[in-house]
Amino acid sequence: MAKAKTKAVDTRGETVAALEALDARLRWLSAWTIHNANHLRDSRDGLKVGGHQASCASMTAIMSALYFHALGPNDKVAVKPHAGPVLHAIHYLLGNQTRDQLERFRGFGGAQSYPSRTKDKIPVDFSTGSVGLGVAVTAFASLVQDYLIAHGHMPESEAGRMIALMGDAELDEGNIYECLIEAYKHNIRNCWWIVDYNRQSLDATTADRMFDRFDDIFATCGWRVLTLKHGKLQRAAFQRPGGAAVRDWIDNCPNADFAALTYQGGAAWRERLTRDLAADKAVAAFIASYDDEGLAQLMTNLGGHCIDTLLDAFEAAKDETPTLFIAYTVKGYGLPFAGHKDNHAGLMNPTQIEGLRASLGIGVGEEWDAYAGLGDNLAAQLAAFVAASPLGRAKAKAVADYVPVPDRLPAPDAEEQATQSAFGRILFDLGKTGYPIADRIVTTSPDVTVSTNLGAWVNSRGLFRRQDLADVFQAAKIPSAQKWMGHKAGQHMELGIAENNLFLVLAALGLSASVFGHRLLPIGTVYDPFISRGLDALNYGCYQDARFLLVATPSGLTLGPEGGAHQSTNTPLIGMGQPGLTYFEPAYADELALMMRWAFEHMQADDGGSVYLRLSTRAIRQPGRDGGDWEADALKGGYWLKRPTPGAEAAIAYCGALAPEALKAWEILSEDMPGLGLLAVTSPDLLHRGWTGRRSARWGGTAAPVSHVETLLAPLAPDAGLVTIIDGSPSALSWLGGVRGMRTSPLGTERFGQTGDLDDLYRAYRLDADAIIDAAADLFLAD
Ligand SMILES: Cc1ncc(C[n+]2csc(CCOP(=O)(O)OP(=O)(O)O)c2C)c(N)n1
Ligand SMILES: [Mg+2]
Repeated sequence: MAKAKTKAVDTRGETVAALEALDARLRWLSAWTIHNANHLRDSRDGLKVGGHQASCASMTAIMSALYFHALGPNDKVAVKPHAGPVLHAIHYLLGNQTRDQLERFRGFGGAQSYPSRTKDKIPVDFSTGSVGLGVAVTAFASLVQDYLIAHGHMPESEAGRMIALMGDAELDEGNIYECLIEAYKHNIRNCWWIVDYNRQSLDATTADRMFDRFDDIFATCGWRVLTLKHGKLQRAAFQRPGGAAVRDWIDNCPNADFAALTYQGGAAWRERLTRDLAADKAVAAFIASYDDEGLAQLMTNLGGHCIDTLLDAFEAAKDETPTLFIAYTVKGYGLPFAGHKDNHAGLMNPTQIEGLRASLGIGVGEEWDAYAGLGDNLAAQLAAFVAASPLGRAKAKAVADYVPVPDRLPAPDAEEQATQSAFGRILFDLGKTGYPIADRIVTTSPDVTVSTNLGAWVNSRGLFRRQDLADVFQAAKIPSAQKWMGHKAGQHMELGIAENNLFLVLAALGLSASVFGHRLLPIGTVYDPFISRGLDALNYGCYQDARFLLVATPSGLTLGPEGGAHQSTNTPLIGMGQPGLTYFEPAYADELALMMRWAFEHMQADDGGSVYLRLSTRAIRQPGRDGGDWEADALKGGYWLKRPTPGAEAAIAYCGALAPEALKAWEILSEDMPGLGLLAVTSPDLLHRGWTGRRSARWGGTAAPVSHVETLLAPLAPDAGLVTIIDGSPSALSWLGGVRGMRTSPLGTERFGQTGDLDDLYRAYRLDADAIIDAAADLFLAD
């Protein structure tokens, strides 16, 4: 019995020793990687390369204990952006990262400054960089994991933990609290957020008043909060006579004072503690029992630097309750600028890094050796420990399957319809087909499900809930068009009104294929103007190559009576400017059906991406079609609704719901301008990208085919005039004139909208047929 006990303690002792040694390796390698990039690598432009040695040193113990011990094979982690070099060092030790990549840290083609799923060569579960977003995405990833489990796509036994390693300043980001509320509503589980609580942000030390508030906030939202304030050394010392007073002093010490004293070191600690506490003889004796170095070591022995404390905390949180770990740390721990308030972007100078190297016993020239300075035995033991860690044994990632997309999605055939209602109908019809794709679609919306026409789909597919949720209205037989029953098989995630969460949920759902090995096809709906509310999260999702379909509706002044606060103007430019997102703006239902089909393919293609459809509530007369020869062009960004005659002197190019005005103007103008063309621009984004892509390919020396927009405009006379019109920023189309150097008169909205009916609004904002006719006249009369 006694023997077994000794053995267990030994194992724990060995584990702690190994993790402490790895903590030191990570601190060294991350510091050295940054040092190399700033001081040793050639600089051609004289720019500071940067990197965050202090932010890394702050969490090497946390990451050592997590990655080399606590992390399970199915766990996924979002790493605090400026601790990126520590993640690279971990994978260097695991054999997944090369020295070449580390030497090119922050250089072209090298390891990225902040962990990137798409650009880094190591496995990165979630990209980070914009603080706060990487944290929240883990909560929504745990919701996605629950969705996969509930739908039978993943066994419960394979559930991993979704983990965020975060800086304490990230707790200031509002998106954290929006996420907390949503996560609570959905009863998320298997989520850990580990705060590197160094009480420093970028500019300064953080406000003391928030000290104890986070516990309450998180506990209120159903989280377990584990505070790792004191390390083992401190906890033992506090038991000694005088120790309790020192503990109380630490607990009440303002952040700035603690940081400054940490920077100043042992003598300063002694002076201050003596001043504040030495009237008590026991405390005086306590202080005197340490030399300066020992005292500094004791005072900075915080929970987040103590492997023992970390292991205990991780062990205590093994059930599925979401857990916040507040791990007290020192920013720059173990480095010369530890605790200095300006250390965020601070870099050790060559003398200082030499000092660190020597203190670790690493020889000159051995700086990149993973286990240099440890001696052969210890080095071999440590390498074996790393290889045997759960991460070292992690299995290869599953590759998600392709979900077949039907050849056609039928368009609803009403004579008059709006793209928004057509969207709801197409999706509903797809749901009825029984095609496998219908089971992979997940819809989500921030409290605008009904008003964006997702209602019929939700009625047929149900809300997703881990626990059944009755529809009280339906049970009471109160008539309603909406049936809102929640259950495990439901395929709609209803969100609260916080749009930012929509984009983070789309990001998490859209990463399902690569993170969980099972593909989902997420569709999110939102009012078009409120895309701006979640813009950084949208960018964040696209940056890490999440795949989703964003349906934004209603849009533009065409919203009419809702007025200026709801009428989007600049969203076409967002659609054009956002990498990883292809923007379409259809006018007609059959165009929309094509685009939705295209989107389902594009969301699955290796070189694909996400798709944004800008839709409208305006019902317009649908065109009679002679066959489908327009379809391929519509998917490339535009087609001639009315072909110009060769050498035509003018054309009208329109986008989206203003088709009737363009058509009317075309009919009137055609009387005087025979051969006038009418160009339906279905995607300003694709047209523009094709155009610039061709130019850059030519400069790059590759022969690229003529771009679609050049082909479209080719029949027009070289000096033809172009009137462009869009219910949004006119610059989304005005560039068309630049393709062949044509005179252009761009129409669109550059001012805030207001309430009114469409006749009044289109007249006031120059979006009607008269405006097009005037603009055309202007073009030809001007010279
Ligand atoms: C959204 C956003 N705003 C600003 C920044 C710039 N920035 C980078 S780190 C940081 C503060 C870091 O403090 P903390 O999160 O406490 O991390 P620490 O370095 O102290 O560990 C700031 C403001 C950013 N990356 N993202
Ligand atoms: Mg901090």
